[in-house]
Amino acid sequence: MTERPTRTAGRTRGEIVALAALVVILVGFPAGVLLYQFVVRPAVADVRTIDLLARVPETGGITPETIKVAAGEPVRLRVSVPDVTHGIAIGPGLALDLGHVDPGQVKEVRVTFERPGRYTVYCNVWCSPNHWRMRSTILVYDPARPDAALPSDAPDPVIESLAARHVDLDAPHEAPAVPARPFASERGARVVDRLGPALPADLARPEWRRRHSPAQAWARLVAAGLARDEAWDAVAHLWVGALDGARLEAVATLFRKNCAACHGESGDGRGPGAAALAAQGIGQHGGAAAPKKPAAFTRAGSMLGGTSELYYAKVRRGGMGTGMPSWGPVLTRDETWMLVDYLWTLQFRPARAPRV
Ligand code: HEC
Ligand SMILES: [Cu+2]
Repeated sequence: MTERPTRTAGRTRGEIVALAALVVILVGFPAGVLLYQFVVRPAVADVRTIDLLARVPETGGITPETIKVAAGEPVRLRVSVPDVTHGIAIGPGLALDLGHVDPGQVKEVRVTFERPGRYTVYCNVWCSPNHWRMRSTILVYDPARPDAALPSDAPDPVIESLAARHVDLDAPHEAPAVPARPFASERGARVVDRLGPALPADLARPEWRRRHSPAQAWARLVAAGLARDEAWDAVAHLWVGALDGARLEAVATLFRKNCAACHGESGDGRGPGAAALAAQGIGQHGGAAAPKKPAAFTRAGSMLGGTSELYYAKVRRGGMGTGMPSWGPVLTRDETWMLVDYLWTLQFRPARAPRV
């Protein structure tokens, strides 16, 4: 009779010890890690703070112009804005957008650049006629090989291939034929279905379509016996019918923030920046016969004569003194292709009938 309670008490003590150990492991350890991560480490290892001043380009743009950071080094970027509202973002591929920064405001973000490369701090709010010149470069080097070439500086194979084929990115590319009525890509889907294996094999290949213009595809279909209108509908379907709606949704925001200022929300080339460029005479020098206004992606003549790879290259490289910024330092290659897809939707699924 006296043994039993003792045994019970012994087991209880043992259980308490085990439980306590379990609590230490399950709660204490993570709590310790969190305490270190968020309280001890920030207080002890004060991260390097990099101060950026963002002003309209007329008074200096974003300074300093170049910043060097080691990959893996946590830094605090502190942006202050003295003049007008700017939108500060960092790319490519970082999804770092600080949003609007108003005059007098200071915004900061802690970031660790994991991979070496060339990154760009840029403004995505139309703040002045030279707005898009607001850029500053962050060079992220590999601390183990500080002098190694940056992977992001490797040449773009698409642009190289265009150069090798002597394609002039700046040459006019009017389509020899344009549709006589608005596109109907749903009808185009039925035309393509009906054709089945009679659809010229090239047209079914995405790589072919990237290198050829809708006008070239249309000529193939007409040569294969399709009526002119039907052929355009089929082309519309081939170019935009299979695009992923969710991806387009995401890229619409990129377009609105970075491109609409000049090219207009609908892509008609009439954004507020277009007037500013014209007022400054940008793109009208060099004796060019016609001043280069921001392209109208809703205009059938020029749009249907161009190719995806041409637009891709133009977006990444920019214009030659035309006011079309170079987006290579800001956008990933994937984002650029998505933007090009988006441009095609402005042509083939316009809010209103295409202008010829
Ligand atoms: C500051 C004004 C401005 C902004 C912002 C701008 N563009 Fe442009 N863009 C132009 C001008 C001007 C042209 C025509 C001159 C040229 O082709 O170089 C042009 C031409 C183009 C062309 C070539 C069209 C053709 O028919 O050959 C494409 C494609 C294009 N822009 C896409 C974009 C995209 C995508 C963005 C946003 C990421 C963008 N642009 C932002 C001014 C701008
Ligand atoms: Cu700006």
